[in-house]
Amino acid sequence: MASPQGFWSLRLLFWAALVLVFSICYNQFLHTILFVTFGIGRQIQPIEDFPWACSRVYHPLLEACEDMWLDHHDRKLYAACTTVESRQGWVPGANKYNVSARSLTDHIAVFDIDDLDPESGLLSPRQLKISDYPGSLDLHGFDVRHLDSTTRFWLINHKPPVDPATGELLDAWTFGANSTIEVFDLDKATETLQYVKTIASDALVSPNNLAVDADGVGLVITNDHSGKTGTFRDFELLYGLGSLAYCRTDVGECHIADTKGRSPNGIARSRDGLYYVSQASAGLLTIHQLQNGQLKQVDTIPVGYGIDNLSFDEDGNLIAAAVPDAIAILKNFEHPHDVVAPSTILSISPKRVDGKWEISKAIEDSQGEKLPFSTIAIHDTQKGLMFAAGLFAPFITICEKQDIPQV
Ligand SMILES: *[C@@H]1O[C@H](CO)[C@@H](O)[C@H](O)[C@H]1NC(C)=O
Ligand SMILES: *[C@@H]1O[C@H](CO)[C@@H](O)[C@H](O)[C@H]1NC(C)=O
Ligand SMILES: CC(=O)N[C@H]1CO[C@H](CO)[C@@H](O)[C@@H]1O
Repeated sequence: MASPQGFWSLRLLFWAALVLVFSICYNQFLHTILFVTFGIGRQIQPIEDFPWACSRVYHPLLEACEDMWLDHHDRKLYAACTTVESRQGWVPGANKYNVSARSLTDHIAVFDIDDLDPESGLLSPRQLKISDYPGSLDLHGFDVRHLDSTTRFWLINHKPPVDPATGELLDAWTFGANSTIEVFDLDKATETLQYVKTIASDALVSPNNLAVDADGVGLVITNDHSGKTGTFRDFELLYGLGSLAYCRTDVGECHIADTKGRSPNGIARSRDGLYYVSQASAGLLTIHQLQNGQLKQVDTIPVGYGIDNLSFDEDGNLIAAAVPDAIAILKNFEHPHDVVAPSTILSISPKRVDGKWEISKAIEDSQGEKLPFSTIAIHDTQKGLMFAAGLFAPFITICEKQDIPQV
């Protein structure tokens, strides 16, 4: 039998070990949770500090737009939108699986960015028509590429799961979404998306966003979770799992090409062919090179913010919709019409300058006055415009760069 002293020294050892484990965890894990995911202790600035004039645009076609794409040449902005109520029920990536809450109004909206008047907030979006597509569309991320003869859209589609034998709906809380990639070609004259094909694969676990390869055939997809459903899926944002998948449009096949995800979310391909992936729960971007169908990680950019979706502007800067305060987002999700979480739009130089990444705040909105809680930001360098939209936002925001007054 252990003596009382022996007992106490054992307890001491136990506590010392616990403290040690805790401090290691604190450094590698809790620090990330407290400072990256929840944003405790970060200074969030008001929008007046930034040289942009922003206004909100409310239009029924521009609600709950998760992702956008700017056609720099034709100067048109495309957005994947639905209704706020629909997003509150059905966002498989955010563990919302209420199939019957879907509005079935998911669409791609388009407007001409030279036709708008940021002062009055007036613009006239149109809805792209859909031709020959047999199923339903539940949109999320998308990407577009000008090919020789067409402009091709790849849309992530989170369809409700269906029993292939009977055609009956399956329980989505159990089976999760049947997420696929729908390929469409745009007929610009009639603004119609002509259905081409569906890519379905087990590697599309929980697709969030995608980027098209230089050949216009390969696709890199972020899986923001490691599974479709599950009790602990909600907590994955804390420790971060997920993967990258690679698909071929021609043969319609996909495989997992990187398994070390930390909640991979936004993805963008740079001009020199590298893939920039936001690892949302780790507060960093990873840079990958495609090698023999695998996505080899070649560098990382520590950003210190949970980053959502990414886009490149024409100067080659990476524009990132960042999350300065994750707690506020939860409130925003529950009350999207009343509460707007703070939002930060970062600009990141695509190359190291003197060995360091240059990261700057383009716009920040501590009070949620003008910006939505942004899941995507797009920068038009020609006219100095910034567009921001959010998965749960009933509006989009257009900002115009102001000349900095000469003193
Ligand atoms: C699902 O959505 C429908 C329609 O909005 C609603 O009536 C129902 O209560 C929701 N179910 C759950 C379990 O939240
Ligand atoms: C998922 O979608 C694919 C492509 O439309 C279809 O073939 C398959 O049966 C669907 N599976 C489920 C479980 O819904
Ligand atoms: C397209 C894309 O990356 N969408 C993500 C943007 O951010 C929201 C909020 O974190 C995610 O849920 C989306 O999946």
